[in-house]
Amino acid sequence: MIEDLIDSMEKAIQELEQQDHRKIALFHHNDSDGLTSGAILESAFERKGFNVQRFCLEKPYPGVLKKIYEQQGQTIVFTDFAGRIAPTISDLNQGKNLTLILDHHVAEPATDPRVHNLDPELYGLKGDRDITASTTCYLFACTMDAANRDLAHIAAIGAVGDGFFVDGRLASQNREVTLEAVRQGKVEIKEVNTGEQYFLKTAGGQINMEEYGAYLDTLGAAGYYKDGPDMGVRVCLEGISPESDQMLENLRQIQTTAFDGEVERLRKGALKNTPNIQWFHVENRFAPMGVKMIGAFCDMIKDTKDIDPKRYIAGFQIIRNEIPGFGPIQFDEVKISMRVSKYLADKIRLGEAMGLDVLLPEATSRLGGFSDACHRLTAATTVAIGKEEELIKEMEKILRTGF
Ligand SMILES: [Mn+2]
Repeated sequence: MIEDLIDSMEKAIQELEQQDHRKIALFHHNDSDGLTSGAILESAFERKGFNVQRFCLEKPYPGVLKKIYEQQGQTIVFTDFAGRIAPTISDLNQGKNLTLILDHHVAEPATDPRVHNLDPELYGLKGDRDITASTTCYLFACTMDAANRDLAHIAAIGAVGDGFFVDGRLASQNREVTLEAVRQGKVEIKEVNTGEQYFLKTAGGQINMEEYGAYLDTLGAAGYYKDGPDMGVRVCLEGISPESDQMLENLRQIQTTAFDGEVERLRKGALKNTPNIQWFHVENRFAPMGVKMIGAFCDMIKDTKDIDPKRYIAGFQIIRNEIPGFGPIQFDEVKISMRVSKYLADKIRLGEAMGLDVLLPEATSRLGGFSDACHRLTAATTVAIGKEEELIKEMEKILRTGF
């Protein structure tokens, strides 16, 4: 339970304090929960005199992990991802570096004693109900120093941004951290007939925290290769500014132009059809936006008239051979995002059609690709550039014959 999690955090902090240097490499996710997590940890570590190098990742790709673990004697922190791959990280680390994982996704225990998997899922909490990465980071920060309680509202933004509500209300630890921010006079909760709405009190007036979360999501995803995550972390720590508003406006325009252009292309015949799948490739046309955008684009078109409701939707986007701030890295991979129409979603729920959580990871693994977050109705994986058509064929094979 939570007490055991705090105990484990204390042990990890002790080990952190025993390191013979005060340097930390911090890797965080690029959505609102990941950005708030990054902001909380950066602040908490810097207050303790650590020199923090912060990197934002869309995913903890194997190639990136491999490069990170070429080092030794370092302190490495992951937040809002990596909980499930703690065994892989343990294998890469082999006692070389102190590693802390502050995630809230489904988790596996670490197998290297120097890898501390502080994912609350391992302590009986539910990451999709009780506690976000931001709240996990907040608990960690407060365990390090109670003075970090002033970061509660940042954790609350992440909690609202990740959108896990029970009867329209935040639950458990997410709720507690938000109530703490209310006590500090930084957040206000309003009762509405669907549950609660959360507002951040700022000098410029109250801001609905769902909108605040969406603001951060756009900076982190559409702005991924254009300093959006750095701006996002700044917005978490210092609030919205004219510069952040300007960046957001630019990014929204880039997204609209790119998405409209792609819809045009699909209408002009760029959508390819196989018996059960309709697919397309945006190559590099979504640059400088990150690969989260291929999923956002599939979401946008999935119930429009351009799409056959009976076929699965698949979109490909090339992953840039670069992690901002981390340097060039040779991925040579594409991301595939898949979605389904309302019609097909109902079929999947009834068990009359194969879920994407089965179809896509199976086909991907046959081609040696990387599967991370696959759910029944939304899924994404990566494969080597050039294997796109083969992946579609493999999925058709699975649909035809089962597996
Ligand atoms: Mn999260």
